[in-house]
Formats: sequence, structure tokens, C-alpha cells
Amino acid sequence: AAGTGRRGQPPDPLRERAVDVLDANWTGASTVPSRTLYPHQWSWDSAFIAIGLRHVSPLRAQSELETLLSAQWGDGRIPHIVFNPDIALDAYFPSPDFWRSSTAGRAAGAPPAVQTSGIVQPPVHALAAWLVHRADPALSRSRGFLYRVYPALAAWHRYLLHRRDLGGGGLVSVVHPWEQGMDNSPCWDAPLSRITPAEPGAFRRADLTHGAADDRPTDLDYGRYVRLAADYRDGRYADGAGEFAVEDPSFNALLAASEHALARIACELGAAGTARHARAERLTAALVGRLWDPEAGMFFCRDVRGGGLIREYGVSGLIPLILPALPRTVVRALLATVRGPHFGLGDGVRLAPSYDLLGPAFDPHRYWRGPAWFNTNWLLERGLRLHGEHARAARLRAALLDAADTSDFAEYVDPYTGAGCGARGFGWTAALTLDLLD
Ligand code: 9WN
Repeated sequence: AAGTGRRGQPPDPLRERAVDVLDANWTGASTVPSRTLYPHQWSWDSAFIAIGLRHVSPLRAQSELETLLSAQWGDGRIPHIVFNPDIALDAYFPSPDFWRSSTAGRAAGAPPAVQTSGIVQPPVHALAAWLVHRADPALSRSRGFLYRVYPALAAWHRYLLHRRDLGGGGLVSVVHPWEQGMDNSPCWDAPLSRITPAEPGAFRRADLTHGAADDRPTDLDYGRYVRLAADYRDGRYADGAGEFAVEDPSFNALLAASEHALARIACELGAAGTARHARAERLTAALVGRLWDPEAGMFFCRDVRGGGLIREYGVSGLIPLILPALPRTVVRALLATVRGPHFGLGDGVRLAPSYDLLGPAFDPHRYWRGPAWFNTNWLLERGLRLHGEHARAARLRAALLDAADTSDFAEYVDPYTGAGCGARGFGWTAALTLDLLD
């Protein structure tokens, strides 16, 4: 067990329950998002989990990231899933026999001994590594933690910036909705509509064994997810040819935030961080230049293959608030959008929904088409604090803790009622609860 009450403080029951969730989801080297729905290691889940774990066991938090990085591909990509060989193949779909990383991914440098997926997830890792280091710098230094992870994180960012700038404007494109992490967001509906779905009989959805069909993506969505992933695999995971390429505000904002973190890591290791801070600022400027719509007061996704901005209000468009170099006018307008009728934060709902409350596709229970998620709200809480909105940040923090408590650390919640949906005992919900409590 990771231990309970903090030194000198009375035990907090919510903290203890969150620690229990992380203990129950710990496999010995990393943490699963959910024992039932997601029984392997997921990339951005692990980054958020490490951010919470650092308050309980800095050593385990370091291991979480090290385990993920040990599955990094030679071209620098960090796969979105690292498969646990002890779990039955049919426990999660798509399984290793679908991705075939060690054969189809050989040219891209997939590791021979561990099975992974071939797509990526948002780059929260350098930010996580820096926060984990800060939790116990002495332990980190004694283990050479930053010294060992820095080259891997630098290669990861290099992969994204050099192989994934498919729009040519200095931003990274995702080539699959699973890469951005908000799988069935209405933001993807237009670019996905051009994709011919795989035959329904060609695959079996394991998620419906554990999740309610009304809370999950539809079969039609899955047909398209499978088609895109199979085409990428059949092209040996080479970048640039796929039919789906989207520049997403959250993915790119997390890369910029992580680049700032990498600059701090470089300084800690005795190198200069200036070039990295400058790169993070260039990314911020590219985000504003390519994805900001001043009239709407919102960041939108850009459909690189179809052309133009996708004018859907997804929570992804609020995440650039985490960036320190965001122009003041943009910050002001974005804060108004957070409070306004599309997201209603503090005025209608206590947690930001994943999608536009006014949008025709809004559904308070269906995954990323409306429910409120803990990771996105945790990022917003940081963004609010960064830009001096302390009272709003405090209210959001209280609402997050309340929802985690009453939903038993649900995967996501109904933004109006706070009722839990999806998996319970969810990894990043517990971890980010710990981070907010500390
Ligand atoms: C596909 C693990 C992951 C999260 C994603 C979330 C969901 C997977 C799925 O679960 O995606 O990667 O099978 O639905 O959308 O953000 O990382 O928790």
C-alpha cells in the first residue's frame, strides 16, 4: 500500500479512498485506468496518474513514467497503450494482435519485446515528469530520474513536431480520434464522416461488456476508428498519408505546456532552457494564429484534410488557458466563453462539460459528447489559477472534489446532476483528486 494520512495531518477519508483506488489499480510497474474497462497502461492516463501518485509515493510516480517510456518507439513516439501480457486478448479491443506493433511497427522502431498500440496520446508527460521531480527532488536526483527521462521526452516532442506537422503551420495533427483522447467528441463528426467504416462483423467491441451502450461511442464510430487504425497499421505506421488529420487545441496546448516543463528540466540538468521556452511560445503563437476565432472567443479544431476550422465548441478549445504566454485579449475572451452559455461554468453547471451545452449533438451521458471529465476540469482549474481567477478556480476545485467523492471516482459525470457514468475507481479521477487535495 502507498500509505495514508500525510505527516502531521489527520487522515482525510477522501484522500484515503483515492489512495485505495490507485493501490487497487497498480500492477507492480504502472497503473491501469480501470481494472474492468481499461486493463492495460494508457499514455496520458499514466501522466495524470503520476501527477497524483507523487503525493503518495514519488518513487511509484517515477516508475509509472519510466514504464511507459520503456515502450517508446525508435522514431520517438510514445504509444497510447502498453499492453500487459498477463491480460487475456479479448479483455480489451483493439488488442495486440490488431496493432501488431512488433512487426507492422518495426520500420518505425517499435520495441520487439513489448506489445503496444501504434497511435499516440496527448503529450502530458514532460509536465508530469517535472511535477513528479518537484515532489521529491532528492529522491529524483539520487535515482537520476530527470537525467534518464529527458532524452526520451525530447525525442517524443521531436517526433510530434517533425513528423506530425501535417498542416505545415507549426502545429501537430492527430491522425485518429483516440490520439486526442476525447474519442467521440462532436468535433470529429465532420472529418470522420468521410471515413468508410470497417465491416461491423470484422471486430468485436469488448467495451460493451463493461460499459453501458448509451454511455459509449456508437458502433458506427467504432467502425471508423477501426478503419483508420487498420489503415495506419497497414501503412506500417508511416506518417502523412492518412485520410484523417486534425489540429487540436488541447493536444497542442499540452505540447506547449510540456515544452515549458522540458525547459525547466533542461535547466535543472545544467543546460539552457531558453530555446525550449521560445519553442513553447512559438507553439502558443501558432495555436492563436491557426485555431483561435476572435469572433467566437474560442479555439476550434482545424480539419487539415477537409480544410478550415470545425466550429464545434468542444472543451478541448478551452485547454489553451493553461498557457502562460497566451495574449491577454485571448485570455479575457476565453474566460468569457468558459462562463458563457456554451459551457456555463459557475452559471448552470459546476464542472465544465466536454461539449457545448447548446450544441445539437450534446448528450449529458455519452462519453465525450457532453459529460464532465476530471482531467479536463483539472487542467481548467490550473488555467484559471494561472490567469489570476482564484475564486473561480477554488469553486471548480471544490466541485471536482465533491463529484469525485459522491461518484466513487467515476470516469465522467453528468454535468448537470454530477451523477457518475462509465467506470468507477477510475485512475486519473483518483490521482487528480489527490493532487487537488494537496
Ligand atoms: C481508447 C483510457 C482511455 C482514455 C481516453 C478515453 C478512453 C479508449 C477507449 O479511455 O479511450 O484509447 O477504449 O475508449 O477516451 O481519453 O485515455 O482511460
